[in-house]
Amino acid sequence: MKKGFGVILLVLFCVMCGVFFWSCGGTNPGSPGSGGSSDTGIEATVTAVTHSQPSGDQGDIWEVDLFMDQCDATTVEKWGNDYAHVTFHGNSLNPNVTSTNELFVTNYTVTFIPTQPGLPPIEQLSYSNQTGIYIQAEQDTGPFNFLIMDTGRKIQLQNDIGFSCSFVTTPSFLQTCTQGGGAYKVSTPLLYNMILQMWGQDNYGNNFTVGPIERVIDISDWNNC
Ligand SMILES: [Ca+2]
Repeated sequence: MKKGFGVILLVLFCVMCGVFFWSCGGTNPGSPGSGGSSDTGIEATVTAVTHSQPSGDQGDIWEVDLFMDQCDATTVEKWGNDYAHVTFHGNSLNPNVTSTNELFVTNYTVTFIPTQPGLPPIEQLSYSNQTGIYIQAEQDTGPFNFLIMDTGRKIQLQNDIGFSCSFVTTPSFLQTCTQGGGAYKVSTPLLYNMILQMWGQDNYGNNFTVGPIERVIDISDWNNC
């Protein structure tokens, strides 16, 4: 009888601990959602996002080119890293007082969630100690560049879905691919939910988060010739 009562007490204790820690979540750096504004006095928001690649800015269209192609006898497709261009706005929590504080985005991660079973995993990008990315009260800043997909991850994806590609660097960079093998029996388009989470500190060392920005990206052999 006594032992049963002790078990009930233990269960109650565990439930209360769970509720306590659950209610504490959500404002740590790196956690989803904007946070920290009560400390910094500035609520950071994202006002615009566009996608760019070597062939140019696509606006809010997220077509990621997996393969470099030969356009004609003398030209090759522009191909390489993809970026998000992000514009921020700071809302002052006390609009009657001019805030001289600034928020500095120093860290960010890009995570890829497959939208269907069987897609290869894409390694998360994680960067820290970024400089020059700032958010101020009552104004827009940016756009600032965030690397969201590099050529190394594209080449890994090519291999994962069964393309063996060789590279020539003279007279210019060109890849030639043959198909066969690969650990994942899937074909393009490869659709992933991309999550860009950003965080940093203000002038006084207070932590804040902004985002996440979420977009579905379509990784295929796009024609950018
Ligand atoms: Ca292409």
